Amino acid sequence: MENKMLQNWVQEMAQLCKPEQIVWIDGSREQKEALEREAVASGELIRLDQRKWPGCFYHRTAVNDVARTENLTYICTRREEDAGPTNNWMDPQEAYRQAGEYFNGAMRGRTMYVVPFSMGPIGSPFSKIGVELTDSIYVVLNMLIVTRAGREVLAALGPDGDFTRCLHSKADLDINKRLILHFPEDNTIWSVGSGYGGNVLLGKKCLSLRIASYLGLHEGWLAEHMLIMGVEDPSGRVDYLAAAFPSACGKTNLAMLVPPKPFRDRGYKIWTVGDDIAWIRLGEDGRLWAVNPESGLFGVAPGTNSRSNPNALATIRQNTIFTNVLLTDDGDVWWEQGEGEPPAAGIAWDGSRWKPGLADAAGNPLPGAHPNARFTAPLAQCPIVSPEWENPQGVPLSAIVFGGRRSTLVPLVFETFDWRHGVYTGATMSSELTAAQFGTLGKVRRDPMAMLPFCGYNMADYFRHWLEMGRRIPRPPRIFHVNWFRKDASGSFLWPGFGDNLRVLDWILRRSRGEAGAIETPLGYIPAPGELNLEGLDLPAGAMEQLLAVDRDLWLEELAEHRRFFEQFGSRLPSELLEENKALENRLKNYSSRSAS
Ligand code: GTP
Ligand code: SPV
Ligand code: MN
Repeated sequence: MENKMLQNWVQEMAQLCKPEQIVWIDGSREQKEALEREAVASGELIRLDQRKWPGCFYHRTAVNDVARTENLTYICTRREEDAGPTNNWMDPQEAYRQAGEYFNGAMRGRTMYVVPFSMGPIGSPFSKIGVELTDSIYVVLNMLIVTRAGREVLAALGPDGDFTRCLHSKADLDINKRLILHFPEDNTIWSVGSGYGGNVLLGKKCLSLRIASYLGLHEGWLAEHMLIMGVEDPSGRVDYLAAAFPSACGKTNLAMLVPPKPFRDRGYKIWTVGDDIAWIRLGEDGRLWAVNPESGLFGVAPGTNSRSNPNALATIRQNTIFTNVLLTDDGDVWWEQGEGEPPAAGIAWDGSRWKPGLADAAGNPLPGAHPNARFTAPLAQCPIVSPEWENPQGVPLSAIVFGGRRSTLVPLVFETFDWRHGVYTGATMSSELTAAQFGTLGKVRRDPMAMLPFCGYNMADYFRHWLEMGRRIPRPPRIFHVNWFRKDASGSFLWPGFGDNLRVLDWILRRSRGEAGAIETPLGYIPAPGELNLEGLDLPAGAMEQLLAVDRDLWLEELAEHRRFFEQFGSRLPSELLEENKALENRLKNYSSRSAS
């Protein structure tokens, strides 16, 4: 049952890249282990101490290749305005020509691996099939974890099924010849010159967000940068929510949280469905249903420890690939704010010898692990993985949550007034930049729905699509906004975060069921005093007031930022968003901050 289109395309790409041989990935254990041995022999992977880390490997990327390079990421549509002002755009012909030069002969002396993969359970009508061609064993082994890959996918594809054509070569890992190109109109992705996660695991951000968001626009569904989780209450009822936070702003941590003791004692449980991507459709029952298209985690290592995220720690004990963490001479790994004391010595993410206490010329401590060091692990290994995680229909959403990393201004939680106001709130989200993207740490940028780097088309059309979806949903989830990162005057987080975030989720879900009290502010509803369960939590006096405060004048300034952000879309911006901006401005002008406390 050969797919002629696939055969022809593989031949054509091989003629361009000129590999020494072509190997089809079948998903078997034998083939995987042979690839692991080969990568260990070449130095591409290091086998960790197998008693301590069974089935685990270590990989280090090039020092200039440790995060997604948004500046080298392009949407290549025939018309520039279809990519929109927030994306880099290149003419498709020019893009194919330029990248074609970099790909030309790039796999000489190397093997081209053919990785057929399914985003979503294999064979589900909602899943999408892709095929990635790559010259990196590291990429193959990661794809075998984060996607469902191998022979079964070819069977599901059939003789004339269509698929996303994903071409990747490390080439020379030259940052000046690095391009991450998306051709939504051709269902094609070309990535060259990188070996870092989001740039090269083409099923992930490239297909499941950029290409999928474009497909979703035309097919009437949503591809979102969202975790999906279930919260089981003491009565055994499980409610699901999806939450969009920008990169390195807490999705993996929230999706696997451990309830604080009083909640645990009463029987609350968390069920992880996904930690990064959600495909959301309208179900026959009039609710939204969300599927996690991935089968693994590609999570941030630093900060992961048995207090902050014991479930992640349990997930990565075996069959895990560690990238850019600290490696010790005896085959162990470590990262900042990880488990235990730092080792006496080791090799840092950049390949240099490392020991605790090293500092750079300016006196800043030199980390052993890169702040964006990652682990790749099968989601099936997560101790609290939801029994529904592979359900092809997904799970029904009771709430959608947006959130960013803002040390000031934005309250811990508020509920928006309705879908349209929720879309406005998502569209004007902002966050301080993290190590997950190449750029200046800490700078605040607008990141609508956490999709700024991941929307495969004009973001004005994306807002319109969200608004239209809202008109089609008979039983829409309520939309909330959270911020775990507000700080006090001394620069400390006001909210403990992590497991204690369940307190906020609990209010959100009780609100969605019409069971929790709130007071109205211009931004939306915030918990009424006593409605957020703070049992067993020792917050300093006044912290809760600070966490929920709405500063009228600062928000009026923020609104001007919203308008500036919207301006770039010109007349393509849905007028509803400007109306929402005006309405919010009026609410703020009539508001005295005191009435909230
Ligand atoms: P991507 O995989 O890049 O999309 O990131 P993510 O959104 O899954 O973020 P992740 O959960 O990996 O968290 C990133 C960083 O935020 C880690 O250093 C965490 O320790 C920190 N973090 C997560 N949740 C919280 C929280 O509730 N409060 C605080 N203060 N920090 C948090
Ligand atoms: C992110 O940056 O949002 C990630 C990691 O989840 S990456 O796959 O590199 O995009
Ligand atoms: Mn992400």
